[in-house]
Amino acid sequence: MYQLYIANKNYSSWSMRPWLVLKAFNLPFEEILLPFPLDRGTGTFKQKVRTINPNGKVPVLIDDGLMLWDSLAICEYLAEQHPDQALWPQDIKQRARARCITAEMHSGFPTLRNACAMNIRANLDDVGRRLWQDNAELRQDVARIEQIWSERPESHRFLCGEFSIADAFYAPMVMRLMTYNLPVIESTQQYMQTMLQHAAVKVWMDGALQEDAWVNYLESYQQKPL
Ligand SMILES: N[C@@H](CCC(=O)N[C@@H](CS)C(=O)NCC(=O)O)C(=O)O
Repeated sequence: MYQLYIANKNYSSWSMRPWLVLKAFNLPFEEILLPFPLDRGTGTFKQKVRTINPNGKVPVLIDDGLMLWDSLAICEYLAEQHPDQALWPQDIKQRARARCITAEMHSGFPTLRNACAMNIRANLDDVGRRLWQDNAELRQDVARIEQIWSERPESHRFLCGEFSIADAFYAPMVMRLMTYNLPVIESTQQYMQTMLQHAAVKVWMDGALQEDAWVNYLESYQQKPL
């Protein structure tokens, strides 16, 4: 059985990607959640992760002695291990497109990532309004995401038809757009609804909502409730 090391479901956008792929395709795995420290430089997160992954980050997938430490490499490996399931789309053109948009997410959107950290349980409407007004690069990142999403083959479905690795990579963006309530076009809202209704996404979000750890350095926009 695979072992997947992840961090807090509320905050860890990189962990969410391979976790969703494993869950959505019913691949058997054991989840090992190593919570982030509550303050930078404290706790045992780094120490524990480094015992399995010298790079000190999650997600990490372990399979029969093999250790993989990058969310895209993990998903590629899973796709190769399960060729009978369409982790990447079956259609060659959609598969090529899925790889392009996944790679774009893997290496892009720095402004949106930095300004709008994933925080599923939070409601940061006011912060989102301010960021939207002040940050032109953020607006550009969102516009590019909306363009990618609007090019999906069927407006009521996933990015490349059926749910695939590409959707798992964009799921944290769905969470961010929701938390910061950024103004988006109708087609984007439809895709967000499709994703929010996906069983694996729901299970991850339920897990996030059950967490109560308050990681100070990931909560720069709000005070810890008393
Ligand atoms: N390239 C890596 C990035 C992983 C990454 O940045 N993980 C974050 C979790 S959201 C992490 O472990 N941060 C802990 C740290 O940097 O101390 C991937 O795609 O898996």
